[in-house]
Amino acid sequence: MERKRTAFCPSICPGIECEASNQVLEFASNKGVNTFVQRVEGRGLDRCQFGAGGTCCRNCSMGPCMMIEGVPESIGICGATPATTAARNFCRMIAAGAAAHIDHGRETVMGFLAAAKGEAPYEIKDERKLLSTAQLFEIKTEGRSIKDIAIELGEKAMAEFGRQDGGLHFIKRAPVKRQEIWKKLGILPRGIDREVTEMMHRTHMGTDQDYENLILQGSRCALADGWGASMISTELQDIMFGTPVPIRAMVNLGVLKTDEVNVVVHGHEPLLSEALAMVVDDPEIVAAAQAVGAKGVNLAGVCCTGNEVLMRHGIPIAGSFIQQEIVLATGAVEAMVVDIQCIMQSLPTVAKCYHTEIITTSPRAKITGATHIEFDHHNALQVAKDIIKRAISRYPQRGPVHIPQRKTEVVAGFSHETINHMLGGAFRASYRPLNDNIINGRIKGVGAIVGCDSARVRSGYVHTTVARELIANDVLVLTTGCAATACGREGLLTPEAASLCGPGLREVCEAVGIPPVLHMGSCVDNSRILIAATEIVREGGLGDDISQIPAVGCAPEWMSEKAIAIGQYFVASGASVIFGHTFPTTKSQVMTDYLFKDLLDLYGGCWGMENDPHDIARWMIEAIDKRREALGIHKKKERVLFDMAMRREL
Ligand code: NFS
Ligand code: SF4
Repeated sequence: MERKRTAFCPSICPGIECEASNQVLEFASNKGVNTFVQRVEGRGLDRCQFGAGGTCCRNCSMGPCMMIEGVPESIGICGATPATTAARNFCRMIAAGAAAHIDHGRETVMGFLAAAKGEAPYEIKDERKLLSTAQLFEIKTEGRSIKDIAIELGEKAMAEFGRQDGGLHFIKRAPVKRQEIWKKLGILPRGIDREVTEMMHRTHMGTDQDYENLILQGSRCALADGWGASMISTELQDIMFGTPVPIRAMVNLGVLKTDEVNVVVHGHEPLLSEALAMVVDDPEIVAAAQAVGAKGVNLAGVCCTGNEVLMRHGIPIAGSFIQQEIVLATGAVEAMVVDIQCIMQSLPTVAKCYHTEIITTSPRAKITGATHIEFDHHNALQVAKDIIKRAISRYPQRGPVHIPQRKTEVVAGFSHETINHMLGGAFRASYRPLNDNIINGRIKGVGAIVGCDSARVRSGYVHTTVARELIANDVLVLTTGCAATACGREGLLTPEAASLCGPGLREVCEAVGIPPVLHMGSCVDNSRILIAATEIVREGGLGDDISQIPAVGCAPEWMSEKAIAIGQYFVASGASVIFGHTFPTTKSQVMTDYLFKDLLDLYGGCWGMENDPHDIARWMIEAIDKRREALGIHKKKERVLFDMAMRREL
């Protein structure tokens, strides 16, 4: 199929499936601004196959040792085999990804504690969630003030990180059968930080040499992320900033304004972006903006910070990970404020071609060429105001802008509590109707599309093609992260997208008034999907463990190590997960077979990888069908292939 490409984008860089982005990329390249497109072209197609496939070890200075599986003498100088090496590399990705979420979680708890003590400008917005979470942490709530309960919850949540033994409180939320599996395998996380430390130790030269044993610790480390740090982040953020409810908002470059000061928040922790949202309409700020000839200040998001403020405030998203440089190349951004993770080092270089200031805010993440203004939740509002004032002062320097008119409406805000209410109705919030619709076959199953977009695939095309094919086959889609932004750009996050569904899912979506693709938030909010899966189990009729429910996940455009950590905690929780375009163990067949096949016996879920989005969708639908068969609720139906005609219909 011929797709339109920008002039400078030959076959090497697949580019992005977004007309608006391509316009701006062309504008940028004519101006001589380099973005990921030129960098991908510069690197070419050749990638080191040892590195890409996981069989290069550089864990000691006798190496690097590159290995070819099946060639007996092709092992490490220390004797390490390709399978062990691939396992060690894979596990280090889990540790790094988990560490990212863990540090995010820790920061959230620190902000939460400060808020509870009245030392930060946040409040306790969701008291109900505070009380239910306190219960899980065995905190006495009767006759106590909200403040006292919140402080104790903050302290107990913080203790989860440094705990050496005794297990994590949120683990008890998992289905009982799942907890028993973890216990039997010896992979119940003992404390959050401990599992990362042990993972790094075990992958150190000369420690754990058994790939199966390594992956067990990989699971334990990943579970400490999913059912530990990520869940703590989501729940405490909800308590502080409000649990999301359905909200209408806009997505894509067109959300930037020609006549306002544009401040873009990019990164992951919502603490600063919440503060920015609080002050953006402050009379003092508005007056300052008007004094330089702007109508006001327009806040927009990129990446998961964008998802956090979209979910809770309806603040628009200007772009996903792959669009971060494109957002700058509109020439319309006065300041891009970044904190941690998924921030391209190229941002200050791109910004230099415009009047834009890049502002780093976390002591853990500085970039040469950026301005550093350290954020501290104690003086959050002051920092937020200072940042916005700096942005305002740049507005008069703005040159020609190129803001494409393209923006798409989305409905976001589907926390698992919302799904409960929407599907169960106002009087009887429950997952019963969802389970019933799965059992009667109106809904075939649930498919999660999560994770990054990437410069190595036709960005956005893969996500949305998988999504379209799933909903056409009556699979309800849950989405988070940059995958959600991609689906949003293409109009899949609106109730109107129900017209693209199979008849069963369409009926359900139209009756309830929900989109067939539900935006559940940022990447730490994948913990919401764990809880949604658990609620489906608890509701009954679809088995007694996550490994039995007809649900499956994918990250078809993944790029970050966090995606590997997330995938592993889903697999270890009993959900099968498929990745697209590349997989980091493929040069060891032994290791890859272990992950793609053997894990199924251990966890009831396993990994997979396919290149083509149609193959990814097929894999997911087959996995769902297999589970339906095992449950005895399967009726055979022709798989609907998503074609061009259906595509044009949207
Ligand atoms: Ni998730 Fe979100 Fe996006 Fe990927 Fe990066 S922003 S935490 S890692 S690229 S989805
Ligand atoms: Fe080579 Fe072994 Fe050192 Fe790895 S740990 S670099 S395989 S000698």
